[in-house]
Amino acid sequence: MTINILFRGPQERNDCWQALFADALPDVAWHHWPKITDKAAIELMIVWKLPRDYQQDYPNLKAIFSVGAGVDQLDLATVPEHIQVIRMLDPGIAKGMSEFIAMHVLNIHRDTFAYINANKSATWQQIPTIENQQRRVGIFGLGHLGQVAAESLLQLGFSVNGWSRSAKKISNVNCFHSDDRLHTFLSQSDILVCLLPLTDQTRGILNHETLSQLPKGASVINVGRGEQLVAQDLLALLDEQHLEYAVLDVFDIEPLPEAHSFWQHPRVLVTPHIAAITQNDSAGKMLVENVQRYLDQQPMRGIVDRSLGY
Ligand code: NDP
Ligand code: OXD
Repeated sequence: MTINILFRGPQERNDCWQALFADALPDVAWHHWPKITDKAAIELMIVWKLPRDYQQDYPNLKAIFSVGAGVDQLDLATVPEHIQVIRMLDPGIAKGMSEFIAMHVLNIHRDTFAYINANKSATWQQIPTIENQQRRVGIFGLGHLGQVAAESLLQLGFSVNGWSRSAKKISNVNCFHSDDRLHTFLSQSDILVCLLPLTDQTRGILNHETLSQLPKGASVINVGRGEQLVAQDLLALLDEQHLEYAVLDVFDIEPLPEAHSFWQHPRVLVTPHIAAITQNDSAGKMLVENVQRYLDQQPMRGIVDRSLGY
């Protein structure tokens, strides 16, 4: 049975994924947006953002695959319930994310940012170090990516705390959940890493009330979504010296406007949403596997729970 898939994204990724599908699932008819004549034939769509009017234009759509791990950009509230939404569980994203987090936890732990600032005034000053196990890293979000990041931090010898919506048991990770444990989690996190999905519950979660519960001198790494962070609250806590550093990869407006104070702040590092990039080859294989499951009428991997929004 032929199945029609529409991909919306760059040519290079299209060519890679089209070839993988042609090899593994020759019955798939692959289309690269916007070159599509019979829109009614499209059953599966692979996108970062949905095309305008997709509901009218693609009346037989059964599932939407996000090319990224996040799905907030799809505006789930507007997607009809009968269309499944699938997030990307790419091992390449997990590897990139755990590398980015380990790199910046180490940068903060070993005072790289302070030395970069000291270089500017040719200041030779050694900063005392502490043992890795004395540094407590708190991961906000112990999902697919949070757990891989926790593993790499444990291998580096850090103490790892984690926070999730539901209860978890993860070897060597101090797992917290439920609002009455939030203060304990935050007060024991010297470096807070945000890896939460953007939902109504997590929008603005990095605010004055939560960030001020981190120990004095704590740092923040935000790789979740920009709308989870209240920028003015973070800046105030940095300027009051309650917080030391912030590494920010995601912003409510991207690209981050040139005039934004984050760019010039001596204790903020801005990166342009590159913590973890979908890797064409590994992600393409995941898509092939999931489409095979769809064809076999098996549950696909990464189905979004519409009631939770992630
Ligand atoms: P998952 O869905 O696998 O994990 C999400 C985690 O967050 C789960 O542990 C979940 O808890 C927890 N969570 C959700 N809501 C709450 C809440 N209200 N309170 C406490 N915990 C909560 O997602 P991934 O790990 O795959 O990805 C996480 C996010 O990372 C993505 O949604 C995206 O925004 C971001 N991302 C950023 C990238 C970048 O380059 N900067 C790249 C890729 C992803 P539970 O386990 O109990 O359900
Ligand atoms: C993702 C992202 O969600 O790139 O994969 O942020």
